[in-house]
Amino acid sequence: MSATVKTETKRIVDIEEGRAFIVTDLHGDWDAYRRYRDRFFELEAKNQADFFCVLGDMIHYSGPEEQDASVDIVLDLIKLKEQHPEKIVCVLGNHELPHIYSITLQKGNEFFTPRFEKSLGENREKIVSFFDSLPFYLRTGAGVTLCHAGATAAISQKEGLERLSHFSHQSLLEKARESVTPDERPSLMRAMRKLHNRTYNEMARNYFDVSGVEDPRYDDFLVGTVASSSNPDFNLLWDALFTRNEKEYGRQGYKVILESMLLTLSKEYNHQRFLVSGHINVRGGYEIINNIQLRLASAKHASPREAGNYLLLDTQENLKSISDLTKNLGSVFS
Ligand SMILES: [Mn+2]
Repeated sequence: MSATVKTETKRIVDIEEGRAFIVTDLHGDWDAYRRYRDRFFELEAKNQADFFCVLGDMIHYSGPEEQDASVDIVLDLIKLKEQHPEKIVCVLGNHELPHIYSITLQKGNEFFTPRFEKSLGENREKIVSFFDSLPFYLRTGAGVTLCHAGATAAISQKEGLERLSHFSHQSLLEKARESVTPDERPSLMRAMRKLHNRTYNEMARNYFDVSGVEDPRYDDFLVGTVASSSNPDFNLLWDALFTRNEKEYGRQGYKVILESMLLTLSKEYNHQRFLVSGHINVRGGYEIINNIQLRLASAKHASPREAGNYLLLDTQENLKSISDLTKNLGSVFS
């Protein structure tokens, strides 16, 4: 079978044909990444898989720095995509997003972004522009949509789909940069100092590996903060990538949101009936939500990690129910 990826718009990519090997939330875990990548190429060589799909959160390892392979994973994916542009399909996750905007990401006491920023070094531009290029949703001929976080009400809002389809991070950042006039700049820096209780200089150095006031990236944290503060476009993206699913909307409410999002994504395309996403911890390697969503956990969000799964999806299969997908889950840890 020949494999085709057709780009309908920049941020919503349609996979018409072929078998997708899907993993999610590898979070800098090189061992998991290597096992999945190698399994994909084994299957691909046997003509059993066509695409390696990584559904976001490739980066940010929650353990010792020497075991954090976030940058290695991203560089390997970029290299593979250069070698096989049609075969490697990555989606943006909420952990990649802050590095496009030079903003921070924190969960409880865990501060995710500074280590990755420091390890970017000479690869910064290559990696950040890779993140900038990533789509948010993949629609398939099988009627299964793939994304990082799950369903959100944002996409069903008026023009939500259109705004997300043509989303440009750089135009948001450009507008913010223009709005930071020499008059405004000092007061903004003072506001950030008050907010974080540290000087702007200290934060730029420690969080974003900026060398000093002469560094061309010195204002990036400021600009990113402006771009991401009470901006309706950024809020739309944030809602899409940070949805807490049924934990946010309740199980019944989430079902309504989920069905509405799939209906919106079906506009001018095959009817999208099911959703596959990661983002949230599960017991084992997957969970079925509301008989419509398969929550996949390939490493970090699986419990235990070794219960993690990949999903092999034939994008032309006629699925009767979401449980048909569970027959196509596999493990690289056993
Ligand atoms: Mn995650």
